[in-house]
Amino acid sequence: MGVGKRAFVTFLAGDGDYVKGVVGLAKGLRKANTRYPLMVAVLPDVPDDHRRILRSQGCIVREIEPVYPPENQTKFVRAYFVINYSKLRLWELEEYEKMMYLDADIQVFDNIDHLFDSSIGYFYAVMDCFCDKEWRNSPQFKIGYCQQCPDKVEWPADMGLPPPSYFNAGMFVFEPNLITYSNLLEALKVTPTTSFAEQDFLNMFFKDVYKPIPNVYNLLVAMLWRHPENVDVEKVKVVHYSAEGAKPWKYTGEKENMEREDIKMWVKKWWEIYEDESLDYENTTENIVEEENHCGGRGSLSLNDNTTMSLH
Ligand SMILES: [Mn+2]
Repeated sequence: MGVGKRAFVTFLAGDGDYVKGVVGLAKGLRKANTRYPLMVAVLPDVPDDHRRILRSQGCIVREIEPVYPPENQTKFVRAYFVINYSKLRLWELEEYEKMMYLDADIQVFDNIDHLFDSSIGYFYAVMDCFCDKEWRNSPQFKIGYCQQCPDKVEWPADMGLPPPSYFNAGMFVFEPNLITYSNLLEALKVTPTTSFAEQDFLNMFFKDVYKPIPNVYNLLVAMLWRHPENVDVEKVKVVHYSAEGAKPWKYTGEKENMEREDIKMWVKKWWEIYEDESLDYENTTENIVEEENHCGGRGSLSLNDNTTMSLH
């Protein structure tokens, strides 16, 4: 057990361009001066040259085996959701006491290390929004209810209790633990899959220990037009380019809402980090070595993969 050990972790599958998202994320975390490394949990189908790129950006690359949901007829909202069940492997990483999961289509614009200091025993994440048409099959969408504005359309009494708070699983703080891990896999075997795949599953599994955190820690870009009154743009620390057409590395501005000025601004900010060579790991490493020599060596500042992110 890694007492006190902490890391960010993201997830990558396949040989597509999501690797750019991870590189951007690694550089964004470095810019925010985080003290913790970024691990990339990769499925076996991530090619070697992508793994090399990630290592060259200071990431810890960890291969994980895929986890598959039980077979059934459910159509996921997006077909690739099926591989997301592999995220359950993250609970196996018991050498870490605490981890913060971030999707590869997330960028971190401000230091969020303090989230690692939250009390143990809980699952921390930001509440999702039900207004998008992807939710059209949910009872929430059908009656126009959203937990982001629960007073606008109230939950009808004849539908029983309102559904419990539901988080977006693109960002969460959790504690790896082998007992939790095996409970997760056992529960998965007997849980029918639903349209939001592992996100629905994690919501069900952790509903009693879920603690909502402010949306500045995972701003779903759709919040900008769905619930602008709930967004404080000045305070945003983490942006989740979750809407269709919003991935910065393939942004064209053509999809719905993508012509918005605020979207253009956030996409531009992502590119500024991605293209900033001073944030490349090799450049920041050189600086550290120089500094160390200059100071006559400050003891055991090893440049192994667990400490690198902290040394910007
Ligand atoms: Mn995402």
